[in-house]
Amino acid sequence: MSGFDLLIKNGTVANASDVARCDVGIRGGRVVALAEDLGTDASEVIDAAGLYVLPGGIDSHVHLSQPSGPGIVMADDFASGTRSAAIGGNTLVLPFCLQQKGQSLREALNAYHALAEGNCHVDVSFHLIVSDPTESVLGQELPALIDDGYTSFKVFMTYEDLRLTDLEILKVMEVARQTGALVMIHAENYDAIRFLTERLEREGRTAPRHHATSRPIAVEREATHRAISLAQITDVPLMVVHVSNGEALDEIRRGRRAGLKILSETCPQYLTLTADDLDGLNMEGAKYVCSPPPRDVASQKECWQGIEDGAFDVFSSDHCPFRYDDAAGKLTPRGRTSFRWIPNGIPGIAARLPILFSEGVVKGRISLQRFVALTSTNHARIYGLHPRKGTIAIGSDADIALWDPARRLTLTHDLLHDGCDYTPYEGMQITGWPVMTLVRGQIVMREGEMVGTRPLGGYVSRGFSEYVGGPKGPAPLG
Ligand code: DUC
Ligand code: ZN
Ligand code: ZN
Repeated sequence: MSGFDLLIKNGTVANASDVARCDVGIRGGRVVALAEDLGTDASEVIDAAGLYVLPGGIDSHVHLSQPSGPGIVMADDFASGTRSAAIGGNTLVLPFCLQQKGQSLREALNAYHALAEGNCHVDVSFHLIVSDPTESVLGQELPALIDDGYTSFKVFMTYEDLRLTDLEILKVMEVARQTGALVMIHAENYDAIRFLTERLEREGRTAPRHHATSRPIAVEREATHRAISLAQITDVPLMVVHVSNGEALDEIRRGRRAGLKILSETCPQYLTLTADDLDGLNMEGAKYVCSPPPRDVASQKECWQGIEDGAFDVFSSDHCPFRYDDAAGKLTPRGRTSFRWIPNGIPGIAARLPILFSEGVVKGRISLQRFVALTSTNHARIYGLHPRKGTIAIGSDADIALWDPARRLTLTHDLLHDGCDYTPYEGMQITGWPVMTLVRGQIVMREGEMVGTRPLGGYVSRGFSEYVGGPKGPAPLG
């Protein structure tokens, strides 16, 4: 009998803490040995000379098969979304399970599990979206689900059917404090967006570009400030997702200086796109409609600064795919009447890691370790998956991506294998590419092609976030 199921030899192993030239021995889906030379006694040996051996990417912000309103269909289900994730060097994704108004969380989860079951090419775990915080949701359902391993949930400060009032957000945060869950927030001011949208429509300024005009930086900055204040009042940690600019980031920095546990996320679109991308002939700009919208070059620089100096904890894709040339996607007939009806969101699940590697590591903005922290380890720690996930260590799942740091290519949609019909990053010059993805020791992607006959990914229940530290009881008054 051979010693290992699989040996990865001669590679450069990088964790968030350190980089070493060493072999990785895998047995039973887990890492069981790390040493300079582990010999060759294995059922299969992979020669990783010249390659980086990294913890598989964890994308903690993706949307798959999410109900998106009448007549609109998301471009990726669990099969295509997780396939694309594997192509891009990811081994686990965290999509959102959306509670629709009037629906119980449990009902939403059962339906979501049924969609995922047997269809995932990488591991999955779910955040909840709480849109209807009734007494029974707050008093019974949410606490029970948090106990069951759904230890994070997102709330929205905007969107007609999703937004919570400040009072509701406070109540939800109080539940998070008592149960140990992590609250994620979409911070944009609903009333301000509505006011600006109505004015733009009155003026006939309805093209995709005006999606960005209707959501200026002040809309996000104000909501970020308010969300942090609400988290302070209830004494809970808070994750501010998809931060797009320096003013919102300054609110986060200010909160942290005041001793608050504020975590933050940014995404590829805020490093690489601007509001000018929403211009374009006819409806082309719809391809870039997402919220918050991409800003300007100065904001990109401010986001890079946050990536470099540690202000951002995680880099996620916010993969929220809608086909472009499709009446159930970006070209919905109503979208031609006003930007307000264009489905919100852009794809990025496979492009996320190559973009940060190429623009960040290769261009010398961040170290390889920081890349691993931002794309894998911090996600695992923040969302209760560490050390099982997010690191190459003895006992951890063998979730690994092999990277060719010298591979150069032009990003095109056909490389990404998602269910969309475009990528917003078409034509980007990329250096560094994932050439193999292993989920729990099984090769699922090799050289841009899926391997194996059936999807191997499974559902993963989570513990508490390292940054929350478990249930706290009611916040002390005054
Ligand atoms: N928020 C997201 O997190 N994703 C897409 C759309 C949105 O508003
Ligand atoms: Zn959001
Ligand atoms: Zn999102």
